[in-house]
Formats: sequence, C-alpha cells, structure tokens
Amino acid sequence: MKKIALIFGITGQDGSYLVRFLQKKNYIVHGVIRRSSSFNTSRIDDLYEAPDEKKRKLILHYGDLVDSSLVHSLISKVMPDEIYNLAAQSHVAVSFQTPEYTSDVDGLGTLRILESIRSLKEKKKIKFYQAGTSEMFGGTQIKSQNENTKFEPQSPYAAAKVYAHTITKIYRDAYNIFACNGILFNHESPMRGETFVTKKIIKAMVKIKLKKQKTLYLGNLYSKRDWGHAKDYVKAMWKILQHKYADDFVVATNQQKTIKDFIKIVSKKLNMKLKWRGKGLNEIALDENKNIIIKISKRYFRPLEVENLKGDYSKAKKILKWKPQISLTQLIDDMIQFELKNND
Ligand code: NAP
Ligand code: F7E
Repeated sequence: MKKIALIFGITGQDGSYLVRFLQKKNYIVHGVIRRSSSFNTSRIDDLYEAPDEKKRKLILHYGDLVDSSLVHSLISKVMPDEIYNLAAQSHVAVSFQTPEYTSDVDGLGTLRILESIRSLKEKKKIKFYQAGTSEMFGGTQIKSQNENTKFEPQSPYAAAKVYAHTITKIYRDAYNIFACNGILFNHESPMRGETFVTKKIIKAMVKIKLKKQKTLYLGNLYSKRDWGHAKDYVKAMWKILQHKYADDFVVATNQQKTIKDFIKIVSKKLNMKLKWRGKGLNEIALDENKNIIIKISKRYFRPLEVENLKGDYSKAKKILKWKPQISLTQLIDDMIQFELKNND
C-alpha cells in the first residue's frame, strides 16, 4: 500500500521540495492550498493533476490553518499516514506588523492539527512533523545551538513557534502521539520567497549586473546565519518521521556567515568588484565604476535582531544519519543560475 502524506504549506518553498521528495518515495501526496484572487501555486504547477484524472499522485484541497473545523474535516477525509505542518506566516519582520495573525497561524494552527490527530487516534495513528525554527533560540549567547539550548525568542514569529514546539511535545507525551519537532536553521533555494535576504540579494545583484536595476537596499549586514539548501532539509523532515520513536532534531550546517559575507560570495561569483565605504546607516557598496549599488535603509531593521545562529546537528547526524550535502557556494550557484535564466 502506498503511504499517504498531507502537507500544510505545500505552496511554499519547503512544500515544493517536500512534495517532489515524497513522490519519488512513492507517496500519494495531499496538499492544502489557500484560496487567493490570483494563483499562488506557481512552485508546484508542474505537478498539477486535474481532479478528474484517475490514480492521482497529488491531490490539492482548499484550507487554512485558522479554520479549525476545516482542518479537522480535511484530516478526517484524507486520513494520512504522515502530516507535515509547514504552513506559517514565516517572515520574521512581517510578524512584528501582524503579531496576532502570526500567532494564530503559527501557534494555534499547530494545536488545531494536533487536536484533530488526537481525536482520530483510535482510528489511525497519524505521524506529525512540526516545522520549528532556529529563530526560537533568538537572543542566545550559546555559540552553536543544539536541542538542549534554551529558547529565547525575539519576535512574535519566534514566540508563536516556541508555543507550537511546546504543544507538539505536550501532545506527544500526554497522548502518545508520534509528534516531532524539526528545529531547522535557515534554508534557501531558487524557490525562496523574494523578501528573504538571500533571494533578495541574488535577484537584485543579478539585475544590477545586467544593468536592469541600480540599487539594492538592505538592513543589518552583520547578523550571522547558518544557511543550508531546502533540498537537503526536506529529506531530514522525512527522516525524522521514519525514526523508530518520536523526537526533536536540529537540522543545520554548523557553518556561519554574515549577510555581508554572503554578498561578497555572490559578487565574486558574478565577477563584480565591490568596494565598501562608510559605517552604520551610511555604509555603501560601490561597483568598479563607482556606482553605489548597495545602500542601507532603516526600514529593513527589526525592532529586535537575532544576531548569532549556528546549528549543532550532531544528533541528526548520529541518529538519523543525516548531514547536509549541498555547500553554501553550491546553494549560491543554484540560486544565481535560476535568476540568470529568469533574466534571459
Ligand atoms: P514559506 O515559503 O513562507 O511557505 C509558507 C507556506 O505556508 C505557504 O504554502 C503558505 O501559503 C502557507 N500558509 C501561510 N499561512 C497559512 C495559513 N493561514 N493556512 C494555511 N497555509 C498557510 O515558508 P518555507 O520557507 O517553505 O518554510 C516552511 C515552514 O518552515 C514554515 O513553517 C517556516 O516558518 C518554517 N521554517 C522555515 C525556515 C527557512 O529557512 N525556510 C527555517 C525554519 C523553519 P501561500 O503560498 O498561500 O502563502
Ligand atoms: O533575514 C537580515 C535580517 O528574512 C536574515 C525565515 O525563513 O529563517 C528565516 O528568517 C537576516 C536577518 O531570514 C535584510 O535582519 C538584512 O538578520 O532572510 P531573513 P530570517 O529572519 O533569519 C528562519 C530560520 C525562519 O524560521 C524564518 O521563517 O538578514 N537582513 N537586510 C535582511 N532581511 C531581509 N528579509 N531583508 C533585508 O533587506
């Protein structure tokens, strides 16, 4: 019998990689999409199968994590073997502008799924994966964070994710549900949303190189992130649910770079020689012709910043035999190639 997976957040970056990964493993995948006035399925359009086709491998349903009765009726109808909760208002800066909505979707949304799994428990033991985040470590002073590092959330997004993490553990312990938390550090790809910093930088720098854009405006260049490739990370999600017991895992590369380091690698790959001048809000980057191509804007600073993220993934390596396969430079190559093709 083929396994059935249900993905909340299938239209996002990770959902688009996970559905492909699961289809290769011979799963039938159900995905939840939100109704929108314009199409929001571009990342998975190539996989679409018309509802009247027989033996579909991908079945899409309308839904929203804020609607508990719909979440429950969907799960009862599909009765999946595994649920992956990737759905979220996932932008940290936006969460400061939409704190209540972010808490509802990212925090209570998780509870809604867990409640449904609990109520169906006698009929089927459904496994659950929760998309946790390194943002939960927030203000930590610990150099390299692992599963035992204390959470110190610094945004409404991170606070909601800490709630989701905690409630997942509570449902695992209280009701013996196979419910797991992945604590994933930043992961990127050509499919990354355009307002996240890696995609924003690469998209703009390619356009600047091709003389289609003049300036890129950024915020804090000095926070440090641990960036991996989404393709590697969805494999870890699946491995977490195949393990013999439910547990929580950090998924990361244990390598760290600042935003400025990231820009330097991108500019080198694009053969652009940058000169940096000034400090703070007056810092700029000039190209070979002395054009200012990077400026700092106050707008992109957050009320609270997360300065230092670096993940110690030794537990995933030891227990799940998972490790990242794609290096940061390969990730950047992948993203640059995608943008170059798009600008053809
Ligand atoms: P993403 O590209 O922003 O995708 C988020 C997905 O959630 C989209 O499919 C979105 O649908 C859906 N969604 C948003 N609000 C929803 C709602 N109210 N009901 C149902 N679906 C909703 O995020 P991602 O980068 O793929 O990340 C996947 C998950 O991992 C998220 O939970 C994120 O918080 C978490 N995470 C991400 C990273 C990372 O570095 N990427 C690291 C750690 C954890 P639309 O397409 O309709 O907007
Ligand atoms: O910012 C700085 C910004 O928005 C990274 C989400 O997937 O990963 C992501 O959250 C850093 C921050 O990602 C700009 O201040 C500077 O220090 O790409 P980001 P994030 O906030 O780390 C975690 C693990 C998640 O869970 C989230 O869902 O870059 N930065 N200038 C900027 N950031 C943005 N977005 N835009 C700028 O112009």
